[in-house]
Order: sequence, then C-alpha cells, then structure tokens
Amino acid sequence: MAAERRSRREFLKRATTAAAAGGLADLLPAGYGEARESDGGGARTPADVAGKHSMRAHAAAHGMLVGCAVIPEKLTGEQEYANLVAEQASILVPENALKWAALRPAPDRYDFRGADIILVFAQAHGQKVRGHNLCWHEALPAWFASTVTRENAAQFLTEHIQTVAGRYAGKLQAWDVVNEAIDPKSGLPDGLRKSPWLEMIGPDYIELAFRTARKADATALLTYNDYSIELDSPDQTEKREAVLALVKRMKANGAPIDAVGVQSHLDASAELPGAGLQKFVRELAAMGLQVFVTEMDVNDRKLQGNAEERDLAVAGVYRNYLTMMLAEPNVNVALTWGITDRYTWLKGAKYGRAHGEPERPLPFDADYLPTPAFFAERTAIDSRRKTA
Ligand code: 9MR
Repeated sequence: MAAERRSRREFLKRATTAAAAGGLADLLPAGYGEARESDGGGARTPADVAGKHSMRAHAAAHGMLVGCAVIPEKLTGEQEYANLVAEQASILVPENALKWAALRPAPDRYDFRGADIILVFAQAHGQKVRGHNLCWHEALPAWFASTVTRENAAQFLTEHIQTVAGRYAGKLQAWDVVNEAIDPKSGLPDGLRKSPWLEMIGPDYIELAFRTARKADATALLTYNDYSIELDSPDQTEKREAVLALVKRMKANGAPIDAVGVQSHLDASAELPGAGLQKFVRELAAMGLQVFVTEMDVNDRKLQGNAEERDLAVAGVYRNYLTMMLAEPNVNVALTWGITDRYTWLKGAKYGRAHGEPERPLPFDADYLPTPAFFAERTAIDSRRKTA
C-alpha cells in the first residue's frame, strides 16, 4: 500500500510537470500534485474537489446541471462510489437500469428495482434524474425477437412507454425517448437506422414513441439522443444533418420533442468538434429545443505518448469541447458516461490503452482521484456566465 501511495504521488507530480512543460499547466489547479501528497496520497475526495469546489457546486453557480451515468448496485454496494456521486453530481442517469433488457425479464413482467434505487438516491441527495431510454435497437431482452412481431410491435412499444414513463411521471428531468434512430450507413430513406422498430412498425415508430411519452409524463423534457454527430467529418456531418431533418419533420408534424442529446463519446486522437456542431446547436435553439451533453467520455486508445501526456490530451478535449458547448444558452446540462474510470464501458480488449493499460476517459480515475479531465470540465463550467 505504501508503495502504491508513493507511486501515485510520483505520478501526480509527473503529471503536473508534464502539464507545465506542455504549456497546459492551466488545465490543472496550482499544487495539483502537492495537494494529494499532503493528504497522505490515499485520502478520498481531496478537499480541493469537494464541497464548494465540487463539480456540482461550480455547475450550480453557473446555472447548470452536471452529472454522470450511474450503476445502482454500486450506489448501494460501494460507499466510496456513492459518496463521490453524491458529492459531484446534480443530475444522474441510469447507465443501463432503465433499458428494456433490465426492466423486462419477461413479456408480462417489469423489474424496477435498479431504477428505483437511483431515484431514491437522487432524491436523498437533491439530484435530478434523466431517463435513458424508452426505445432503442439495442439492450432488448432475449425474449424480444421471438415475441414481438409486426402485428404487436406498436402495442408493445406503447404499453412499455405507458408503464415505464407513467411510473416515473413528474419525477424525471428528461427522457431519452428514442435513442440512436439515425444511421445513414443503413442506406434507408431519411438516414433512418435499420432497427427492429423500424422494420416492424415503420418510420412512424419515432413519433409514436414521443406522443406516447408525452401522454404518460407531461413534464419530462422529451429528448432524441444520438452519437457520432459531433465532428465536422463527412460521415458525422451527414448524420448530424439527418438528425436535424428528423427533428424538423417531428416539429412540422406537431410531435412533442423538447431536446436533443448529443452523446459526446469523443476520441482524443480525432479532430475536435467545431463549427458544424455549433451551428446545429443554434438551429435547435431557434426551434426552441434544448441540447444536452448526455454521455461524454474521451477515448485515448489511439494516442501516442506516456500516461501523463495522454491524460492531458483527454483533459484538453474536455476543456475545449465543453467550453464551446456551454457557451450556448440552450446547453445547460452535461453528463459523463460514468464518473470513475473503474467502471467505464471503455474497458477491455476493444477499447483499452496500448500495452493493456486501463483507459482514463472520465473525471475520476479508478482510485477515485480526480484526473486532469475533472479540472478541465470544471474550468469549462466556470467559463459560463455566473448566475445572479
Ligand atoms: O455503457 C453501456 C454498457 O454498459 C451497455 O452494455 C451497453 C448496452 O446496453 O450500453 C452502454 O451505454 C450506451 C448507451 O446506452 C447509449 N449510447 C452508447 C453507450 C455506450 O455504448
């Protein structure tokens, strides 16, 4: 343990030095390394990121909500995880607990235990909750393929939304009503994804889902959520334009949509999001829609360089991206996809760093210490106007 602490201290010192050398010192607060050293290197939630220095306190001072995807079993089973989520987040989203696969053990049974844990936790800690999601082509239960047909698909979708959105009516900040319905690579009209819902119900499934959600919950902000719509690359530009066209069609048809979720799974080795996304956010604002950063993390698996350099590159993406997004008046909510690198979905052979090193895509590392990305995100929040 002592050796582990020493190496953590050394790492933090090296990170500070690397930041200064790379001209990125402003990504880290003064004394980033020393602060950990004086708290013994093993202390949890160092004082400089707790209380009024926490992400949620900074977000509140700047009129916005900040938070992360959470795992109910960790909220109840791991005190350190629960403490960190309580301290840092003012909005939570279940990473998986509200998906069909989690909620629907059988066609005629619902299991709300995981989602309920999150709602209770949030209420106890003064946090809002987003719902994710009501309609997606993934995370469908095993029985789905053999049970849901062209004949009954619309009924299954409607009943699911009535039951789930109805149960939490009035309690959620927003619902991701339809998730990831656009995929120009599917080669279908309007860039629609070849999903079971499209195949069984047809393109109307999207508006059916939104209209049913509005009837079930009059207050949650109804959201369309998608990924790979951030960059100015040809593929992402095409996808973003298809999302905008979808929203415009929905508005023209009078379908109830309040917001678009930009997932923001970014890659530290790629270009930064820029003018295209900014224009998109403003076009949505002109239509009266909010934009949420719903699932941010920054993948560093393709980066060269040592751990400290890669951490700083990840932090640079956090700062630049969130500074751009949070400057827009209709962007007032930002969540990361998890809070600690210990439980990031980017783990494992597919996404891990070179040489088997773990990914560090989130604001807290696997030991629950803040990464440079934490300070970068907090700095971006601070770049917003202060609330009165
Ligand atoms: O992080 C989630 C992972 O644990 C699940 O196995 C997976 C399938 O349900 O979904 C992941 O979350 C996804 C989210 O629901 C939608 N956008 C992409 C996210 C990462 O794949």
